[in-house]
Amino acid sequence: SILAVIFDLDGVLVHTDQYHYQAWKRMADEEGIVFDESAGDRLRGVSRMESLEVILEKSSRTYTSVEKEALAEKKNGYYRELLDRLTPEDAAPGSCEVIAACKQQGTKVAIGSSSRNTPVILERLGLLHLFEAVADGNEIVNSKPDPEVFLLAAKKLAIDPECCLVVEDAEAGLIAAKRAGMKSAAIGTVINSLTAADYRLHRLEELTAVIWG
Ligand code: B16
Ligand code: MG
Repeated sequence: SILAVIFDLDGVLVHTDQYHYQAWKRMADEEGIVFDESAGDRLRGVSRMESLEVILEKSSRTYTSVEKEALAEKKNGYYRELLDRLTPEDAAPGSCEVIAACKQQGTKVAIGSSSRNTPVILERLGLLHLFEAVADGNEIVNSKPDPEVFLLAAKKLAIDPECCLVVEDAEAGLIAAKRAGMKSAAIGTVINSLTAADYRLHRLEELTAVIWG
């Protein structure tokens, strides 16, 4: 049975996936690197430096690690400018209701995100206090598709991985959930992915039916 739900953050509880895209696009344009929507989907759930590597695949020149750090830093600055605009209104539709329903049923809720900006985002959305555990990019060595962030969330909750359900918008995240031995629910464009998710959600509100039938 499902005792805990581990929510991915970007692309699930808040549409900061668009902000990531815009910030990378701004950086890529400045560098004269081609960057389009299809590359955008490959950035979901993977770390900042790994995202940069995906973008640099389209570059004609090579970058030193010092230059790469600077580009990632620049992108993060652009991204933080966009995050400054976040308010509680920006929580994805249904997210507050779904979290409240879980809590009412005694199902624990946690965050499992690759983002180092997780604390800032949860604070701005006014959601931080709702989670029993937050595991994010600041605390892990390997990001999704490695299961580390989800296993850390389960450990913080003191719940066995097989009793956790992960909600994800990324291919990398679904793979990570599987490797962690957890159940998964896919939402967003990833519902059409070939990776087996246990459930596919068109809207976050459908989650309660998945958990309590
Ligand atoms: P940051 P998630 C991920 O968050 C994003 O999906 C991914 O696009 C981003 O590169 C990664 O966080 C790192 O974010 O630059 O803020 O540390 O989907 O795992 O919540
Ligand atoms: Mg995500």
